[in-house]
Amino acid sequence: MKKILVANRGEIALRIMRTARQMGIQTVAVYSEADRQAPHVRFADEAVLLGPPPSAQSYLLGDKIIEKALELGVDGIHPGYGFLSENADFARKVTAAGITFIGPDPHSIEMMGSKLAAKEAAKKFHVPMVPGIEQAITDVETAKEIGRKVGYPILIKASAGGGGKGMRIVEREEDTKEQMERAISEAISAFGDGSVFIEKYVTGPRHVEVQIMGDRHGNVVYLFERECSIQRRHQKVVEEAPSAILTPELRKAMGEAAVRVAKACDYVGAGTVEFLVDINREFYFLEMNTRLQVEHPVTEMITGLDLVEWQIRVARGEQLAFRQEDLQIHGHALELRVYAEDPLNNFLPSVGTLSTYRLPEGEGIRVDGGYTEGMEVPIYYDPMLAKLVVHAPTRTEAIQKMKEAIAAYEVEGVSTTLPFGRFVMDHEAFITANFDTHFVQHYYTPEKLIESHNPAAEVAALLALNLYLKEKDQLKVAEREASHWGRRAK
Ligand code: MV4
Repeated sequence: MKKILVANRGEIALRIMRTARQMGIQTVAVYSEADRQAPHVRFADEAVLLGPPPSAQSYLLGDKIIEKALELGVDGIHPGYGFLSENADFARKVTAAGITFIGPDPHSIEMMGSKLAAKEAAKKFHVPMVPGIEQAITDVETAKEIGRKVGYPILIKASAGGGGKGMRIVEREEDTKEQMERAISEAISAFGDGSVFIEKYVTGPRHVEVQIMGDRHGNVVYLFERECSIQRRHQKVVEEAPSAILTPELRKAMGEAAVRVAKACDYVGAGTVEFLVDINREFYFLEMNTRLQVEHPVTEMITGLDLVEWQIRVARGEQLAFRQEDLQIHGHALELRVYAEDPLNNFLPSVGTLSTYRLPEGEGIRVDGGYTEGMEVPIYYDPMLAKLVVHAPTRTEAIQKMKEAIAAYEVEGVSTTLPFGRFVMDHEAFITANFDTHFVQHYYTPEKLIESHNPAAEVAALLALNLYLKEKDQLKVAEREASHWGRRAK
């Protein structure tokens, strides 16, 4: 592979191109009119304009991307995450054009894209599943029967959904009809597919996902787990590896279950198997994401592997150079997603210009970003500025390092989730690893954020320090003047 086109933008496009360059591979960026000056465009060896800012007229134009790739003699396309990354048709067209798709085969993407097909495949491989059914249902009476069998509350999920889209909780049997009708009509309008299924609703679960990697020679390994329970409205904000609640036995059981899911769909490359872990530490398969995930750096930190490098190597037909028994967890990693959002105003996107933008640096600190000082945050795309990642020998030290990194991260011009990150790092429930997916609902309010970090107190402290330094200078002068009188008592 000599030339890779990255069909993406921002931090992930940059991150992929950095590894490609290290491997001696040429890079091609694609960009929209909003991204003409973006770092991923400047970094690439070549760049092609796709069209106007909206994704549908730029980053989602699969045919145009393939056409440009062919013109430029590209031999591999990496889709990153989002956009075309889990589009089986795109993967198929890339391959048909004689270009290597750096990702799994289209049939794996398709199978895991259908939550029902995924559950059916996983069930055959004895992967634990939430009680419920693995068939599409339309009949309210059948739904009620399942509800009675597994116990309420139940969750109606859209087969074509995922990531929390198209889910409805049913608390009591008498609400089943209404919620089911809603779920079906939402699924039809959102996905063009009204298939829904039912699971028992697991209360207070943790979201733990397992990173897997497979090659074209039948090898699949798990690269341990990421704890992703700190999220708001299905948007993850803090992730960590390893999870503080897994025992070595549970880690092995979940890892092996994830490998079976991968084998169930002939998976090749980097993938993630999502599980729920309940209060009794029982785990259940949820879905599989057939892409490189946003939070992959925490796995890289604890394994020492470059996941993009292995995606590329596997795509060009190499065997994995490590077996399961070669892999070990080193230390603890945390990631904070730094969004241009206002945590004091319901996390609404905060657009504007980054008038000040300085990144923390230091050992064990990694920032995957796509912004520099003076840039504007475009309204057209995901408002993530960067991922702040830290790595330390222990979880406690990682939390400390994250707090220092947050303090050293300077942003002016837009609001960010940095103060929210500090709130999490300071929270008793996070420190003791005693939290679930409801952390934000349970513990977070803007008032608490202000309380936990009173800017007025900080200003007062700074003023006091300033005054002290000035006085110290005056004291020094006074001391010097007084010195010929002999030593003074301090
Ligand atoms: C669940 C659940 C409870 N019980 N399924 C949300 C995302 C999608 N991948 C599946 N999700 C859930 N499925 C059962 N049977 C709770 C969630 C859920 C959740 C899962 C992971 C991370 C955050 C979440 C937030 C709310 C609900």
